[in-house]
Amino acid sequence: MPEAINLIELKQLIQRLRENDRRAAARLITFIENGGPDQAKHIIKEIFPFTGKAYIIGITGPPGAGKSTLVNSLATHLLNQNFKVSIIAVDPTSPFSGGALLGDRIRMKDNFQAKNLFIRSMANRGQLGGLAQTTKDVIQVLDAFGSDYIIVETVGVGQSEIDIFKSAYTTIVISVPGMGDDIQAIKAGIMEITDIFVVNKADLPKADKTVAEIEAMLDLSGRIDINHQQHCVKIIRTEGWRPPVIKTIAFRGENIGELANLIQKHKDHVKKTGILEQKLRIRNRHYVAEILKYILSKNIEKMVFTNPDIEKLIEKILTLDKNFDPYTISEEILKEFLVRYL
Ligand SMILES: Nc1nc2c(ncn2[C@@H]2O[C@H](COP(=O)(O)OP(=O)(O)OP(=O)(O)O)[C@@H](O)[C@H]2O)c(=O)[nH]1
Ligand SMILES: [Mg+2]
Repeated sequence: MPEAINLIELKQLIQRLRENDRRAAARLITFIENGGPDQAKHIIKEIFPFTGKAYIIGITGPPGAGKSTLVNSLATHLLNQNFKVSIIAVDPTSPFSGGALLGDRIRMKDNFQAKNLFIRSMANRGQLGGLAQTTKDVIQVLDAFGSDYIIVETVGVGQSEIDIFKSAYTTIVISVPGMGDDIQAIKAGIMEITDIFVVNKADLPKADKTVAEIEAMLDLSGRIDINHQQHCVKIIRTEGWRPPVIKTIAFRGENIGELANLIQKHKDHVKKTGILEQKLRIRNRHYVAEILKYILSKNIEKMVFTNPDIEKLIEKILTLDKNFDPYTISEEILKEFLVRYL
């Protein structure tokens, strides 16, 4: 059973969170990771008034593309500008103490002591509310912590990662030279919502070719967008922002300043045009839908197996009467009980 949090302890932790105590932030995140939405609920309700300040950057790309190295360089750049930066490295495949996560830590070591930097690795350990939901809650904690920027690193593989990526205000996809057809393999769902493309490892041959390939793909997707205007995310993309493609050499910090400028430019753009507000609306809808799904599914189990009236209704299925098929019975339950029960 996850360790329960009591309200007094919670209030103290939040007080410490507000006073820039990183251990308090880490502890609140652990509660969320271990306790799922049932505990996150108490935390989010308390910290919510302190959120809304952080700017969220999503970074994704194939394994080994240099995401962590680039995040490290970018974070250093932002820290030098006196911003407070939090990093969430989401690794759905590794166990908690897996090699990749450890590697992240070591490469981050230079910054690790900086008091304006907070780093957290998150692995998918069967979070109760799902990885995307947990990440959203963790973002709220780091927002209330006073982060100016929250950078979320994911490996672009699964649906939950695309969902995480969608929570970001500026989304960055990293590829590397010589990927060739692999670029096509970048998930279509990710391509469509990318704001900045980075070709990292530009010290290797054929970086320009990769840039050209991405540009060509953008020309194509621009045309596709026009045909699918009803898709809200695509409409956002077509409003006056052609995603720039930039080359970087992350392990030397080369062109990272330029990348930071592009992020700033995109940030100004989404704020000025109202796109950010629109993104927030969409994000909140997803957020609420996920919470509702969790509450409903949890209560449905409870209801179906413990409520005697519902049990009686379900028993009718056994009669094989045409009025009592499982679908009709489910609709009946929905009408008669669910609203009352919740
Ligand atoms: N040649 C070259 N190597 C780089 C560059 N940036 C990073 N690397 C190297 O690429 C390797 C992978 O870097 P990471 O930052 O761990 O890549 P990652 O995308 O975070 O990897 P995972 O999290 O395991 O998917 C490391 O050995 C880095 O030193 C670059 O600009 N050029
Ligand atoms: Mg990494």
